[in-house]
Amino acid sequence: MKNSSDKPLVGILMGSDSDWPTMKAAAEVLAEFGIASEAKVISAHRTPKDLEQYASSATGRGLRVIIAGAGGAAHLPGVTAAFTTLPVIGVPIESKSLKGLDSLLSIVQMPPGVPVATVGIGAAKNAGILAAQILAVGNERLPKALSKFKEKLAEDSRAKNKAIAP
Ligand code: RP5
Repeated sequence: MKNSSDKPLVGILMGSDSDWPTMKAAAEVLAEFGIASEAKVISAHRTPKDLEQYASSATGRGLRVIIAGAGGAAHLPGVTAAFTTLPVIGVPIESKSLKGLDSLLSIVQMPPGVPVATVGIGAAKNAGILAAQILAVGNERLPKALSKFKEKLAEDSRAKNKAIAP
């Protein structure tokens, strides 16, 4: 969803640049849907004041959804959600020591009143698609683009029958 000035509608946050190889899938799928996004490294632990500034000013700057990916003691999505009323989608990054189970549980177990919509470990593409679906509410173009995307998924799935045909 490009607006006239191409101002980003989705903010993609990550705790470190080491998260980018995972998180770039969100930016890529948003671009496929024609949705402008911005990506930033901001850490809940290393740069907490920057996070407060970013999240509390997000609505005023025109963002409509925030995707936040972090690994380990992954507080970034939850703290972001504390500072904004925008929907926040959390992406658990696969960690070396615990394979992302630590990230998943840190992100998904939010206390009542401060939700974070959590996708699977490493599932940044799904976070981007979910952001597009949120933006599609009340939008004319995006529901059609999302339907087309689902039709392609179905075609690809049916085509798999050919590969296993005896
Ligand atoms: C988290 O710590 C980041 O989200 C990242 O997944 C993890 C490791 O960070 P680096 O040591 O690579 O900077 O805050």
